[in-house]
Amino acid sequence: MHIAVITIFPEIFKAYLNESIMKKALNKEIVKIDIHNLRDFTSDKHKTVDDYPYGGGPGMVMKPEPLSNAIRHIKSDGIDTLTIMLTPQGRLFTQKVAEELSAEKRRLLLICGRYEGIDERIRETLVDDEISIGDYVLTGGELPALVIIDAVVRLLPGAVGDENSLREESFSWGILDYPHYTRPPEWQGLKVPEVLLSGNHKQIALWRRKEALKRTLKRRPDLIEKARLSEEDYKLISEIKEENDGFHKRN
Ligand code: 4GN
Repeated sequence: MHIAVITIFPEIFKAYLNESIMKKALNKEIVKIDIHNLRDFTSDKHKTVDDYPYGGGPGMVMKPEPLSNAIRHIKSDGIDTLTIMLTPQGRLFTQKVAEELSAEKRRLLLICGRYEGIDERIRETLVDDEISIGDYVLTGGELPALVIIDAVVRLLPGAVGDENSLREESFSWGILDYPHYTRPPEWQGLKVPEVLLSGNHKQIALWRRKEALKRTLKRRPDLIEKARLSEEDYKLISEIKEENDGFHKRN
């Protein structure tokens, strides 16, 4: 996969991408990431990337010229490119969108805005898609771009150590993850659930599935409605509901 980024803060990307899974994926050439500094595409001596908004109001707007120069420069190699802008006005980024982007054949070009926004004419003419990582406002598109890069790269074959850890991941089923435990078997009086020490893989899988459903019902019932659930899942949900009813009656 090939990703390009336009930002006025390239160092933010270098810091994060030089650690852990991202660094390994880059070294293994699973992904290639080119970070472009928007200021390199300015033509005045102050390297100006912003200007006052027409119509007045607070803050500054990103000038069209440097952005268009940067986008055209990147695209000048002729590689088919999907240009995405990070903005609270975009479509919501979910695991499904991460999966969709990880299967993308085109190079991804992520545009990180700053200030109050970018000139609307850039969005109209050069941006293919707009993505938001959630309903909140940040000072720039850099963190959203890194969130997207991280979520997409870890889905690429070979990026994460164990291939199965991705396929079994509960979020890819649309529900929350089950609880995890490691040594010691008892810590500060708290025991690891017996079943996890039993070596009974069938029972362990069932327990985990039930705990995942339990958490999802309690914390994110909205996900249950959309999730792809099996016959067995519905049986587990009935069990959970019966256990809860019993609990309320007894207490
Ligand atoms: C994206 C960008 C939040 C998101 C951003 C998000 C920078 N904040 N929710 N801030 O994905 C106007 C132009 C604000 C750039 C943008």
